[in-house]
Amino acid sequence: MTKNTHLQLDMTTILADFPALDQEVHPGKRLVFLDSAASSQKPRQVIDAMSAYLRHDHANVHRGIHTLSERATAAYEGARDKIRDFIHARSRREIIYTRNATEAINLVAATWGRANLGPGDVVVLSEMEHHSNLVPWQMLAEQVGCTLHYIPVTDTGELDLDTYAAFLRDEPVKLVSVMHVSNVLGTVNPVADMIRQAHEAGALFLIDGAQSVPHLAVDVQALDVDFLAFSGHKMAGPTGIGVLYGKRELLDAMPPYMGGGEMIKRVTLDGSTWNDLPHKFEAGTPAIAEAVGLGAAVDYLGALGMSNILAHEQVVVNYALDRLSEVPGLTLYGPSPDKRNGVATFTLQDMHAHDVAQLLDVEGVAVRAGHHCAMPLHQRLGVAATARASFYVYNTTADVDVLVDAIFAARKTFGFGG
Ligand code: C6P
Repeated sequence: MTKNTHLQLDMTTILADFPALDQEVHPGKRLVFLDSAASSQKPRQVIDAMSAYLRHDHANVHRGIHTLSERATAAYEGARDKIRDFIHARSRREIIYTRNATEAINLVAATWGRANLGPGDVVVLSEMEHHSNLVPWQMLAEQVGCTLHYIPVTDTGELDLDTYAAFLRDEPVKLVSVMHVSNVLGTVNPVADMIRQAHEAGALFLIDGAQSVPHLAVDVQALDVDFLAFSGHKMAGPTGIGVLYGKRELLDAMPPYMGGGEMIKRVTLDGSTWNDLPHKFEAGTPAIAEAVGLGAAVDYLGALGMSNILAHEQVVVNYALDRLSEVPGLTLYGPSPDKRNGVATFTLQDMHAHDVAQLLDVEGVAVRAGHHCAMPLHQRLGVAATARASFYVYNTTADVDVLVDAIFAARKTFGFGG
């Protein structure tokens, strides 16, 4: 048994939980999946929970007064309770199901943003953001005339916090919306301090938690964050389900996002009134099986323990950073190991990142290549594209060894020597 004693995780059991990992992608080439920042694999506990729901309990929720509808509603709402506990929200009403982190951020921009921002108001973002936390605000700025300011990224791959403080001091900032963990640099941003500073300046704070909630304990009450967005599919859950957490008083005051069934209290031909939270923001038939799957994912991660998951990943990522720095001609991006988690992003001499990824795939190693939906950050780094190995609870240092061997093989193919 591969017991990682200092890490408290039984890797044999964990690896057996993820059926997709047990395959060869080419003859003799075992899959080494290093693309979990794009989307993680799913444990059988999640697959089984969704399958059981679909086989036995499916009906529409909140509508029928029959047994299956009651079961489906209990499963759907039960998952919401699990998610509330997972991020330590005060109330289940603060957990809004969305399709993904992208939709959660768009919801805030379109509803809170349109209701509260206008010319002269400032939204602070950062240069390292994913497009999902840039484009919705750019669209909003065009509509309402607010101004966007971007916290620069330093040469060490961190946020320039002096500029952040200056924005809060000198500008009428209404909202700060920043990622917790960078999907490219792995930087763990000091959101607790940043939130405190924003609140002192009278601004609200949204965390893009797409790359943090899957990997480390995020406690919305301890952080006192106003909004948190994340996706189920990056945290062992299915695609098609994500979450917007919002403080209840903020969500209560916000207008709805989409109109339709479920989100109304009363409809007449003259107008409508809105349902209570969380339903006000969940128009139409929701992703029920997917919510059940996310509930099972939260159970799975919770049973392993988020602090154990983080500790395990830090060992694997640090080992990856060490080993990758041995490769001649390889440039690593991002801050020092104590300030990062989750990913190792690199370029290899003048090889295009897509060629690197393709050659790694030949060896069974799955990495992502491109701009990772962070084009402004790549402009800041001065590269068009990077290759990224990203890690999750099921990766081991042995996976890193396969990655490094595959990179040496790729160098050879390109004539750079062994
Ligand atoms: N990043 C990556 O490979 P969605 O697509 O809504 O589930 O997640 C969007 C998103 C938002 N913020 C951050 C920090 C993210 O990393 C992502 C998704 C993936 O890096 C897919 S582009």
